[in-house]
Amino acid sequence: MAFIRIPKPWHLPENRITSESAYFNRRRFLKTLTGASIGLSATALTGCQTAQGSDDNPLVGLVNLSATANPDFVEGDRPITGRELASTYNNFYEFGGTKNIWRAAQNLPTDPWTVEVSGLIKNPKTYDLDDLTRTFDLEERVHRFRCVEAWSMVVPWIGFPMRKLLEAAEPTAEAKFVRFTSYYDESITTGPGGFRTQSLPWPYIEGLRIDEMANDLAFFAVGMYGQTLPKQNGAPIRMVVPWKYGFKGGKSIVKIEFIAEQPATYWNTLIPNEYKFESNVEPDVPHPRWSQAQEKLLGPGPDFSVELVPTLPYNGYGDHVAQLYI
Ligand SMILES: Nc1nc2c(c(=O)[nH]1)N[C@H]1C(S)=C(S)[C@@H](COP(=O)(O)O)O[C@H]1N2
Ligand SMILES: [Mo]
Repeated sequence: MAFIRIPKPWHLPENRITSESAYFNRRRFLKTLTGASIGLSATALTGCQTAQGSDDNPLVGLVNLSATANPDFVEGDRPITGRELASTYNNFYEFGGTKNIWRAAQNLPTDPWTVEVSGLIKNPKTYDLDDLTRTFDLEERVHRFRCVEAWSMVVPWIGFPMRKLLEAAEPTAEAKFVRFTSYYDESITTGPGGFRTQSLPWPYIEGLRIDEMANDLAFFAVGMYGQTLPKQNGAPIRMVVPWKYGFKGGKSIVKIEFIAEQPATYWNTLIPNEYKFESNVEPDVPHPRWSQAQEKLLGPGPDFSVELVPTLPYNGYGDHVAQLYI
């Protein structure tokens, strides 16, 4: 593997060509160019080593989870991304418009937490987090994770297949789609800042077809790297949809609704020509503002290192999901 070390973290984040947040982030971007503001500070990167208290520890408050490793999804030819990097280089626009939101995300109240499962199903139910982890056996899976911005990671998630929850819900014949709603409270999730925040289509909504949700790859994560999810990664429960771009993986899910029509989603509402509902990883289909043929695989260490690798159709999961799209 030819990882290239990046001496300064700001060489990578908020890349002006490949930024989802460019839409509401132009002012910050100008500052980045002059070096006055960086997407991810050096402190965030070394937060673990320099922890002096909870404010300086991106892994604060996590507990160990036990889970069985799923032998079908273990580390492959791409090394697992450094944990510090995966928990300090984030997209979570409810808490800010840069990658450096992990401190702000600590304001997310995750206990108690409930997830409402409702809509066109026989068994509506509101789960609390204990219900979820007691009802559904936890497994560990290593998955490639590809952001539409063209960076990628490899993450060991802990959670359970969405299919298990779908089977428990028993959708009726009319149910064709599923809408996933993220936590939103405008006093806490204050958004990327600036006048546009209020006008953004909160809460963050994502959606899947019901047959996509039933695919073995669609996953609810309650943990990563052997412990519960850090808030910045979408605690206490988030979607992981490995064959789609990262934005399809809504964080901090509070509601799961089975519905008849395709739901409006956050990014598709905001910028319809750039972010389609389906959004499978497709190397041959460029984003209107950049190519998707290659990606910047973020390196295994705690610091930024990048290797340019080819982007794979369905993010390499064609054997599992290609039949959904013929
Ligand atoms: N609620 C919510 N979920 C979200 C986002 C967000 O801004 N809000 N960002 C998405 C995007 S664009 C990506 S790439 C991933 C990032 O996940 P990570 O920070 O754990 O790497 O979360 C996705 N889920
Ligand atoms: Mo993303």
